[in-house]
Amino acid sequence: MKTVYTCFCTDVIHDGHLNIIEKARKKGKVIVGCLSDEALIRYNKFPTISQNERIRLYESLDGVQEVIVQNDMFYDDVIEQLKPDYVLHGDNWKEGPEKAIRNHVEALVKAYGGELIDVPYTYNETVKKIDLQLREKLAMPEYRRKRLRQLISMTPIVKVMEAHSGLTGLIVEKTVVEHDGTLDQFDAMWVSSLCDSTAKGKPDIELVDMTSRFRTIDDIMEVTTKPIIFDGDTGGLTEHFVYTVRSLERMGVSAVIIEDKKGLKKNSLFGTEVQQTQATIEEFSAKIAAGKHAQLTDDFMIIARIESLILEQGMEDALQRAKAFVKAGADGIMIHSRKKDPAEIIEFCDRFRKEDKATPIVVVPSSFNVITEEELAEHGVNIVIYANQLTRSAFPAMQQTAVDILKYHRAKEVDDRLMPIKNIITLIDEL
Ligand code: SPV
Ligand code: MG
Repeated sequence: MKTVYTCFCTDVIHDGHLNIIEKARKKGKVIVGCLSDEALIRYNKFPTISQNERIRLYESLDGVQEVIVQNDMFYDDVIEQLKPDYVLHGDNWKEGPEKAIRNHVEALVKAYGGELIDVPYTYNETVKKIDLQLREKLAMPEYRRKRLRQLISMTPIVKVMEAHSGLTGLIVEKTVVEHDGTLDQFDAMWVSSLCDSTAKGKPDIELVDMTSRFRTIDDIMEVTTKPIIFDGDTGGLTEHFVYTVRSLERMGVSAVIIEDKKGLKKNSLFGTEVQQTQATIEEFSAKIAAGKHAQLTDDFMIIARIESLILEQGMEDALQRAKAFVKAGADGIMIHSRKKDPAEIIEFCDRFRKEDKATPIVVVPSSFNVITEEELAEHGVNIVIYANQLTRSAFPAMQQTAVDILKYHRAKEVDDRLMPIKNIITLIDEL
């Protein structure tokens, strides 16, 4: 009997999947692959049910004889193991970043005389509705909020990109790239105080008030599903911070990061060039403890950001604070540096990890940008935040366009580097 393989990465079975199974069972024994969580989050939508639940769901389908876990999004592991006579997949993977996977699988099966069959994709009203319902489910506060903790346990390093508007949120939500034989995408969004303030033409000194910052979060949440880490600056007065925690939690934000400064906060990348005051260990520990006390769900995270390296207070001070803040209840530690060389960040992570194997470490490699995600993960980092790169890429492009239109008294000269009108009017999906 011939063997037929198809890989599923869905939480809900619809007509399209049933059609593939129907076609497959006519050709032989049907084996369904369940794409592992780790591969799924880089490739497709975040799962709303666990890997085991997906396996059970696929096993319950009529005509499916066996379900196996597929760990490699490019199929190498299962093809090597099964050498199926046929591999079936919806023909929607002939376009977009998934095309690379399709071409790779085609070459793999051809090599031993197997056959890849592209089944015409079923896209009816029911399928469309199921897709939308799944998206909506992921956008709901109770799903979105817990997703950061889930990601930390699912992937070696959680990749976070800055967003400060609906549009930048959409870029983080939808950008998927195929590169070096793998697909990749961002896991979460960082609502940076620097970029949120800059987008409003204001300095990053806690001037943009919380109501306005929440408005930004809401704009992003309206059009995305990925989890949000909020830059809470100093957290403000402890008496105010407890309300902020409640509001963020209720909105479905996953984490707030607060920094151990007090008084007039300036951006960390100024370092000691401006007057900035660090809170004492006792003061900041009390703020963290009050925030944890106010929190109602187990999902939300309060992450303590240590400014000792920024303010040149030394490694020992940074490590002592990290220990104290974890003791006060912090769910994670962010260590910041404005040096180009990542050495001090690496030293902190290695020494912190020696004593504390579990507490998540967060870094923001704006200055020490030579270090890769893989290297950071090797030193125990769990979350990497690209804190301002979208803003910094958009601003020079917009400024140059403004300069050139003024120079040439028309827009023709800049047109080549602009997005075509057709693309901008179709950029945003309509319901
Ligand atoms: C931000 O993005 O606002 C941050 C990170 O707080 S940094 O600008 O590096 O201080
Ligand atoms: Mg900030």
